Amino acid sequence: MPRTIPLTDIRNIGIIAHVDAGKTTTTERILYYTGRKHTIIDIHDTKDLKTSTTTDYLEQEQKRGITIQSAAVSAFWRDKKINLIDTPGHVDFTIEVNRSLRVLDGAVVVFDGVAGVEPQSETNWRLADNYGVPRICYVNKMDRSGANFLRCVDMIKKRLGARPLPAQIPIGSEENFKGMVDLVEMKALVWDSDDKDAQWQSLEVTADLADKLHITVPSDRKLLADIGKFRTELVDTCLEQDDAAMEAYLTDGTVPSADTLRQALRKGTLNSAFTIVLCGSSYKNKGVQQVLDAVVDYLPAPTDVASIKTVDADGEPIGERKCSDDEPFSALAFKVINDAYGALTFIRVYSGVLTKGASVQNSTRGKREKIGRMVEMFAKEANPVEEARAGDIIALVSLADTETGDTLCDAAAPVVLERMRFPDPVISVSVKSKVKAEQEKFGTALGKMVRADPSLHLETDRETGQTILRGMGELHLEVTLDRMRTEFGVEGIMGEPQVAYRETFTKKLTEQYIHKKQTGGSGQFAEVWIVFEPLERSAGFEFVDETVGGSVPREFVPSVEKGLKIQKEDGVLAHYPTVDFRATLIDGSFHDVDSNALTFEIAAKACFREAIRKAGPILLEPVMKVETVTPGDYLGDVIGDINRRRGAIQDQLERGTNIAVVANVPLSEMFGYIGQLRGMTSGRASYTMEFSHYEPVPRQVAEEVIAEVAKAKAAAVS
Ligand SMILES: Nc1nc2c(ncn2[C@@H]2O[C@H](COP(=O)(O)OP(=O)(O)OP(=O)(O)O)[C@@H](O)[C@H]2O)c(=O)[nH]1
Ligand SMILES: [Mg+2]
Repeated sequence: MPRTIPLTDIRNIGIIAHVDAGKTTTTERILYYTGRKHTIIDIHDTKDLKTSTTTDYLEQEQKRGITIQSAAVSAFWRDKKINLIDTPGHVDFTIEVNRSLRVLDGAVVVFDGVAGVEPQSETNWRLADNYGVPRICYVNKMDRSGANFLRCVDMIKKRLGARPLPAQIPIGSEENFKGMVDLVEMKALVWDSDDKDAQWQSLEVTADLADKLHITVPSDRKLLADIGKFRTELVDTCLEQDDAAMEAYLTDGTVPSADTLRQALRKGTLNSAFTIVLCGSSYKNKGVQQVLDAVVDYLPAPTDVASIKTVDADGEPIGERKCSDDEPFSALAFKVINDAYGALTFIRVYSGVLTKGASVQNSTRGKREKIGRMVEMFAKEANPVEEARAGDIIALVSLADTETGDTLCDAAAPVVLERMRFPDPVISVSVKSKVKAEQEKFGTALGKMVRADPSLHLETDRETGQTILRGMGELHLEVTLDRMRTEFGVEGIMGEPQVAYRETFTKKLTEQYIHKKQTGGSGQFAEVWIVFEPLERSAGFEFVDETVGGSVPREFVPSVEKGLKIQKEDGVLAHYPTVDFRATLIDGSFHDVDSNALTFEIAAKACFREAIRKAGPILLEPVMKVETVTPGDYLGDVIGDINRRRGAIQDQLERGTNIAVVANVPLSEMFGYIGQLRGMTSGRASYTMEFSHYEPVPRQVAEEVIAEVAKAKAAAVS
């Protein structure tokens, strides 16, 4: 089957933003205006579970009015196929943004016109930077009281360190928001109603525009009076991208045509020289078609993106694959979900063609996968397809061994594509089945949830035997359990949330350990000399082998590493994992008969236990970046409360008429914060938080934590 849509006519894009900026609302409009659906559902109408937007179809999403998992849809606009992923804004589900950005070519970043750049806009912006994803900005909610386009543009510059370039200027604001001036065409686009089917008029930009449209607010009038200035900025910035146009302009003052400007805007967007900014109100149905035009005009086709990097076993780049049907097949699995159709593995095809029935290599795991059914997903609806080509995003049904982040490829030309990076969970709870007899069913369901979400970790407490679920936040864990109820019919009980503490070394030392045992005939023997030293925060664990002359035989070195890896998970202070240190095996000895892999593993474990006791172990705790947005009246109370929570205030920012207090606060002090904050401010303040870094726990607090853990363990065991 030949290709039906040229690669240059495809746009794989994501919609990213802070919570509530209007991503899902915008997505609904996009589906409506592209003719993919005939009604628009609004977020606030879904709470009774009778209806849902296309992309927020989970019960938990409908009830809470937030997006939890990213959903893919596709639509056609001006003959281009747009594959679009609506992502969640809540920090607990950041993994969804992370993996979407990894496989998307471009993004629309949505801002709330009142709040401007919010914490998750910042986090998602950095993620897009990391993955090198070109983007356009859309300042939504221009109809809301307090909306301010220029303030938002300014925040994009200051808080994101970006170079925003307005390509539109709003006409009016708040309840008087009427449309926008398109600075490329120099036309005023004006809607005369909020109706979803209202058409816009295209008017000339004349000096009396503000009067004609009854724009009375001085700041709104000023924007229109400054149109010439904004247009000059746009033209000048475009000229930087186009030498020929620049020359024509300098020689005889030729002003570039709208087409030339669009080409330059596309070029600049693709190389991230600047980020164009649009405005609108998705809810009031203004500006969405213009966002679609911008997606087509400015965001990359798969062919515009530099080829995908291939890596070796250590993740170091070794080559690249071009995005083309003619290259051997390669794809990245970026999401696994369980639903009515069974396990669905979402892949982004980077090169070549995949046909139904093919046998491909999972090069990450060295396993073969047989390709059965292939489907194109439209939110929760699956449409069968026979093949997938470079640039496509599809889902495979019931793969055996493929997990998130794995590469699938042609076995004759194996490659491993750059892996994804996943955030580390910082909070944990014990979980168990509500019905004792269903423990096994519960365990299976839990296993499936964890497999689908790499930001969840599951472990068993070795002493208490409890099942511990680790995740990104309280909401994340709650939603996970609730989804197990609706998706697998099992109910769980959750313990109190616990902080994921860590332990670490503070001193460098060399430790020797001899494992020696004589039991009847055969004996056990292994000797290791290991240097332990602290590393900088979040360096993890490193193992180095510096033995010479076979003092520890080659084949036993991995056993030493294995022993350390197992033992470091059970720290000496309060059984938390030990992190941020290097262990260098420098010497050892063995016995021809009595030494084996196991004796070296045992020796390494014991060596670690001895060493860490002498190495001034300390407890580390996750510190969160907390941003509390409050009306000025309560500022003193909010700051006082943060101080009591061992918080360190970092910044105070203007946020519309409110003030945002930015602080670093230990996670352990943040439980129950929302209740306290609401009480203190009559429900008028809100907050968001995300993991920032690990820091040593002050001695007195550490002693309490250690005592708590000991007590809890004793209670659980007895
Ligand atoms: N006034 C106004 N409200 C809007 C606009 N766009 C969205 N909203 C409202 O803002 C709220 C959040 O909208 P969503 O579309 O769910 O936001 P989201 O970005 O998808 O949120 P998450 O997925 O939870 O991060 C809803 O109540 C919308 O009706 C807009 O243009 N103007
Ligand atoms: Mg949403």
